[in-house]
Amino acid sequence: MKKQATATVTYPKTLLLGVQTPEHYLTNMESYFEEFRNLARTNGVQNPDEMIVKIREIDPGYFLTRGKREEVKAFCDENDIEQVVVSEALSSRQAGNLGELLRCDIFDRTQLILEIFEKSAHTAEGKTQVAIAQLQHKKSRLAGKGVHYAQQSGSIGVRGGFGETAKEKETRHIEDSILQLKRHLAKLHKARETRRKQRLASKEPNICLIGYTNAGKSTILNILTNSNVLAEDKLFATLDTTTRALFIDGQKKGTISDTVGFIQQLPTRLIDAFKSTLSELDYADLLLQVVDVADPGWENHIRVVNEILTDLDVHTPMLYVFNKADKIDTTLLYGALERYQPHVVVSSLSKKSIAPLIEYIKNWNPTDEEETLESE
Ligand SMILES: Nc1nc2c(ncn2[C@@H]2O[C@H](COP(=O)(O)OP(=O)(O)OP(=O)(O)O)[C@@H](O)[C@H]2O)c(=O)[nH]1
Ligand SMILES: [Mg+2]
Repeated sequence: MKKQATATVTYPKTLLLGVQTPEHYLTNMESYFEEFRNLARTNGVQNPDEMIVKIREIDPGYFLTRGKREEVKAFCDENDIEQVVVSEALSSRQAGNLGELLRCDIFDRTQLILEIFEKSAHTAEGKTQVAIAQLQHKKSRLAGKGVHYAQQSGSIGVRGGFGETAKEKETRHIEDSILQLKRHLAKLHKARETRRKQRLASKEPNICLIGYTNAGKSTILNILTNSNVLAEDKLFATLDTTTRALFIDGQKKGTISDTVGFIQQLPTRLIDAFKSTLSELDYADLLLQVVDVADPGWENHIRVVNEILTDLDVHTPMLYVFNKADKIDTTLLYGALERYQPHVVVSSLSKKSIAPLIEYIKNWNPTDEEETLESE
């Protein structure tokens, strides 16, 4: 029998460190840590150890307070941990100090999300936006005193080694690359702008699906347009905007677009990077905010999405689409759901179970809304 070559892939022994900080006073921690596990899983972290700590204040030098970092250090030493993934965003100084203390590579929330974004970007625009954000992050890590920044996921971080001049040289190189990418991005934006103008000139109404990551936006787009955009039980499966023609009962209603999912504590750099993509939302005629009502943190997710919309200065009319109603008894949520108007409750497992949404779109008339807004 022929001998088969087997490649053994070893993954660094990883600790997922969930940290509850005073900033989380409004957060549903169960949902938040589940989301953190999901982020790590989506990024390829396998069989991690897990530790959750609560801190009363954030230490400027180490992020973790003295007692907690000793606890984490003892755990890392005992379990031969090689890399620690932290649920929060750390400053470069904090990441560097913590890495030195724990003798582990440190990945923070920003890096985790950046790497997932990197894997999910498919269009030239998406890839360029992520590349810029990656370089900016790398630059900020270089700037930190005595910092060693980690390489791509799964690899062991580089230790020490940057002399001041090497560091400066590297920084300049990064700045040049960022500038080049930004120029390239500006060209891509121009092309998008032309496409958008064409669409606006055609006076075709556009509906945009927005919402928290994993809420079911792509699934709804697929069901409404009989297409097969990637929908996965993974965070940030969609990074690039997809627009499709929308027919309801054989009648063309306009176009419908799928967009990047939102997440709490989205690194500011990524919000900036995706602002242009999301600027589409202001030109849409209707937003469908898809919400996974089976997630215990659903109200917090709405808050996050609405805050980002306010930040983007988007004032488009919106329908809340409470999705995944098959997973829980929504009558228990009745009072809470009522607070969000207008809304429909659906499950996107079949065309039949999203009937309330189809009905809403069927009766929706974009010109009515414009008139109402003007008369206000
Ligand atoms: N049980 C159930 N699962 C659903 C429903 N809608 C979507 N899903 C599942 O939820 C997961 C996420 O769905 P997606 O459509 O990829 O979610 P998304 O909002 O596009 O996510 P991102 O692109 O990552 O932001 C997939 O595994 C879907 O099959 C639903 O109504 N009920
Ligand atoms: Mg999607």
